[in-house]
Amino acid sequence: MKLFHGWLSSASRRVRLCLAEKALGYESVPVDMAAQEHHSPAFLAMNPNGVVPALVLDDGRFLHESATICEYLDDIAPAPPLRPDDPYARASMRNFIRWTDERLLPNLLVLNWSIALQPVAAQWNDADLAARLARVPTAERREAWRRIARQPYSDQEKAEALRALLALIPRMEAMLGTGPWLLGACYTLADIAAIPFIARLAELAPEALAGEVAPAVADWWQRVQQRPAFAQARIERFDDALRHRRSIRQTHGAATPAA
Ligand SMILES: N[C@@H](CCC(=O)N[C@@H](CS)C(=O)NCC(=O)O)C(=O)O
Repeated sequence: MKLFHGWLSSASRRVRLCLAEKALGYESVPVDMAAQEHHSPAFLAMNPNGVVPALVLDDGRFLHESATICEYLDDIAPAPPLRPDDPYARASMRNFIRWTDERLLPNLLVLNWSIALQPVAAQWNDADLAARLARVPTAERREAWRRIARQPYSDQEKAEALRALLALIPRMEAMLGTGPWLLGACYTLADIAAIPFIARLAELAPEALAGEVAPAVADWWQRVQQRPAFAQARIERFDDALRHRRSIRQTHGAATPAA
C-alpha cells in the first residue's frame, strides 16, 4: 500500500497510528500542501475532497477519509482488533470519531494553519492566490485557504478554536471512567482518533492535561505514548517539527513541508 499523507496532519497521523498497530508495511508519500500537491488532478483522483490522507491499495484502488481507512485496515488485518465486538460499543466508537471529525478538526486547522501555512500563503500575490483557490475542490477548504492567505484568524478566533478543542478533555474524562481505554478494556480506533488532538493540546494547553485537572486523560496520555506504534507513527511535537523543517528549508531551499 501507499499512503499519501502529511507528517503533521491529524487525519494522516491517525492512519499511520493504525498501520503501525497492525504492523502493516506501506510506502510513505508525504504531500506538500503549500505546493498544493493535494489539489493536483492525480491526487484528486485518489481523494476528490483534496485533503490528506489517501491510501492506494495493492490492487491500485484508492481510499480516503481517515476513519474509513482505519476501519478498512481493521477489516483486512484483524489482529490486533481495533474495534469493539459489542455493537453498541462499536456504534459509540463511530459517534465519538465522527464528533472529533466534525467538531475538533476544523478548530485544530485554524490553530495549525495559522503557524504552518499562513506565513507562506500571505506571500502569494492576488493572481497566484486566485489560481490556487481555483484548484481547491470544496468551498469549505477554499474559504480556509482564502482566510489564511488574506484574512488571518484573529486572536479571538484562535482562542475560540482552542476552547472548542478543549471540550475533548471532559468528554474523554467521562468515557475513561473504567478505562484503561476510551471504550473500556480494548484499545480502539476511538483512542487512535483522539491521539492527534491530545498530542496537540499537550503542546497548546499542557495545564489542561495536568493530573489534578484531568487525571484519567493524563494517565491515558502516558499509556498512549508508551505504545510502540506511537513512536513508529512519528507523532512529533508540531512546533518542533515545524522549526526543524523551516531550518532545513532555509539551509537547502527545499519545498515547504506538508502540514
Ligand atoms: N475528514 C477528513 C479530513 C482530512 C483533512 O481535513 N485533512 C487536512 C489535514 S489534517 C488537509 O488535508 N487539509 C488540506 C486542505 O484543506 O487543503 C479525514 O479524516 O481524512
